[in-house]
Amino acid sequence: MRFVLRGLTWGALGYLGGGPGLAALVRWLGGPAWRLETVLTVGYPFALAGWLAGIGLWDAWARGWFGLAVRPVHAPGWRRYFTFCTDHKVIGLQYLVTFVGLFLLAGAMALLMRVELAWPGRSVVGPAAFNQIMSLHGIVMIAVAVAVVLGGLGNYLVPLMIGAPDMAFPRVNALSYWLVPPVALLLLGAQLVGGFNTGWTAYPPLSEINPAGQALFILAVVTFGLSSILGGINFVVTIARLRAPGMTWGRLPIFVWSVFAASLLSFTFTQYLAAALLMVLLDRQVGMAFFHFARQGTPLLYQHVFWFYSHPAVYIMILPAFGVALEVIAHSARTPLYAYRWAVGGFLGIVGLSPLVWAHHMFTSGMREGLHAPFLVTTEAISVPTGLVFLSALGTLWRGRLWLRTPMLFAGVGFLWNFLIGGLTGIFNADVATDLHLHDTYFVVSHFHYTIVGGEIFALFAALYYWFPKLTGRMYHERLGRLHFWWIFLAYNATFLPMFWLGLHGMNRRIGDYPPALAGVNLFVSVAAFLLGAGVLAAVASLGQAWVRGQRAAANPWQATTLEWQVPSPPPEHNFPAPPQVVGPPYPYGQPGLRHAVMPAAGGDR
Ligand code: HEM
Ligand SMILES: [Cu+2]
Repeated sequence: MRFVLRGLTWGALGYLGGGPGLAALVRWLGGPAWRLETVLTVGYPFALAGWLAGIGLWDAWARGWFGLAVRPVHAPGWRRYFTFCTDHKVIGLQYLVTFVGLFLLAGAMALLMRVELAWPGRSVVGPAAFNQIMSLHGIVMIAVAVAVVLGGLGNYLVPLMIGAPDMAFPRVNALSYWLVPPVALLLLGAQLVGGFNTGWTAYPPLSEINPAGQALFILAVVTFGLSSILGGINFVVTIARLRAPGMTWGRLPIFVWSVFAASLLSFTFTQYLAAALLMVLLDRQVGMAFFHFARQGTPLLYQHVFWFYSHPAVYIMILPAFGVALEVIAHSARTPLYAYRWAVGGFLGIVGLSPLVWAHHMFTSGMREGLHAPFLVTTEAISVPTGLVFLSALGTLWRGRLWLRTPMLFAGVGFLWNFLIGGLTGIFNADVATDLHLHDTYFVVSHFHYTIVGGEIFALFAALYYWFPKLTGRMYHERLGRLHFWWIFLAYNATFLPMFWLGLHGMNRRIGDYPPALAGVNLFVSVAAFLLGAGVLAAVASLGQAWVRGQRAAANPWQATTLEWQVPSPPPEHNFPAPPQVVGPPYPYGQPGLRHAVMPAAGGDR
C-alpha cells in the first residue's frame, strides 16, 4: 500500500502544481483567469505523471532514463498486487479483480436504472439523473468489456500458453494496468463537477456544451485508450516473438489467436477514438471548430471518427470471448478443434472487415444516402467470418464426447445460444429498412447486451471457472457452479429477450420513461434484472470463497493438453524452468501418438 499512497500523494502534488499552480502563475503574469475545466484539464497530465511515478514507474523504470540505477519492486505475497509489479500473472489478476469489481459497480447502476424503469412516469431518480447514471453505466461497462478478458485473461494466460517467461515488455505491461485507476477516478470524480449525460458515445453538440464533467470523461477515455494501445502492442509482439521452440502459428492455442486478432485492432484503431475526443476537448477549451455547429464545425464528422474506432471495438470485446469459448469447448469435448484453420481465418476476416462497416451506426444520422447500401453490404459480409467461428464451435461439439462441467455450460450452452441471438438480431440492425425503425430503441439495447453480456461476459464466466484451478491453485464448487450457470442463464434471457419486444413497440433507449402501455413488460424485465444481479453476485461470491477456502486443485484437473496446464498451479515466477518443446497441435485428443509439447525435465511431466 506504501506505493499506492505515494502515487496518490505525488499525483495530488502534480495536480496542484500543474493545475491551480500554473493557473495562478499565468494570472500573476497578467494572463487570463482559467475556468475550472481548464484547471482540471491542464492539471491532469501532471497528476497522471505524479501518480505513475509514485506507484513505482520511477523506481522500476524512469530512474534509468537519468542514468540512475533502477530498483525493480519486490513486494512479498499479496502486497505485490499494489505495486508496479511486472509479472504478467500478477498483472492479469490485477486486471481481472479490478474489472470484475467495476462490473459489479456498473451492474448496480443498471439495477438503479431498472428501478426507475419498473413503472412508467417518474419513480426514484428522475429523468436527468437517469441519463447520468445510464452514461456512467455505459462507459464503465464498455471499459470492462474491452479489458476484462483481454487484459485479465490475456495477460495471465498468453505467455503461459505460448511457453514464454513473461510478456515482451513487462514494464509497459505494468504501465497499461496502472493507467486504469486514474480512469475510474476520473469517471467517478466527473460526477462532482456536473457529470456527463451523453451515453458512452459522447456525441456533439451535447458533449460540447455539457459542464466540466464531460471534460473529465474525455480525459478518462483517452487515458484508457493509451492503456489499450500499449496492451495491444505488447500482445502482438509477445505472440510474434516469444513463442517456445516448435510453437508454430498453426500450433497456437485458439485463445492466443483470438488475443492476437483483438490486439491488432486495439492498437490500430484506438487512436481514432482518442483523436475524436481530443477534438471535442479542443472545441470546448480553446474555441476550435471541429464539430461545433455555430462555428461552422460538423457534428456528423464526430460520429464517423468515433465509430471508425468503436465498431472495431466491439470486436476487441468479442474476439477474445470467441477464443475462450472455442478453447473451453475443445478441451471439454475432448476432440481437436474442428476446422481450426477456418476459425483462425474467421478471426482474421473479422479483423479485415471491421474497419469497413462503421457507418451502420449512422443510418438515421442524415449522412449521405448513397452510403447506406455499401455499409449494409459490408456489415452483412461480417456474418461470413463470424459464421466460420460459430461453425468451428458447432463442429467441435458435434464430434466431441462432451464433458458438461460448469465452464462448458457457460461456453457450450450459454455463450453459443446468447451469441446466436445477438448475431442474428445484428442483421436486422444492419438492414437499412428495418434499422430506420429499430435505431435508438431497446431492440438495439438488447442486441448489444446479447453480444456483450450474453457473449463476452458468459465467456468470462466460462474462463473464470475453467482456469480457476490454474489461477488460484484451488477448485470451485462444481454443484454451485452449475446452479449459478442455470440461474444466470435463465435470468439473463428473461431480462433481455423481452427488450426486443419493447424495442419493436417503440420504447426509446436512453430515456428514463416510456408509454404506459409498456408497463407490464417493463416490470417483468426489472424483476428479472434483479434476479440476474443476485445470480451474478452469488457466483462471484462463491468463486471468491473458493479462492480462499476451496479444495486444493490438481495441477491439471481437466487433463488438458495446452502448456499452461503443464506447470504447477499457480505457476511459479517465470513460468517454465526451461523453454518447453512444442511438437504437435494444441488439441491432440483422441489421436494416439500425437502430443502438444514435451516439458523440460526439471518442470516435471505432470
Ligand atoms: C455479428 C454480427 C453483428 C451485426 C451484423 C451487428 C450489427 C449492428 C448494427 C447495425 C448496429 C447499429 C444499430 C443501431 O444503432 O441502429 C449495432 C449496434 C451495436 N452492436 Fe452490433 N452487430 C453484430 C455483432 C456485435 C457484436 C459482436 C458486438 C459486441 C461484442 C456488438 C455490439 C454492438 C453495440 C455496442 C451496438 C450499439 C452501439 C450504440 O449505439 O451504443 N454487435 N450492431
Ligand atoms: Cu458496429
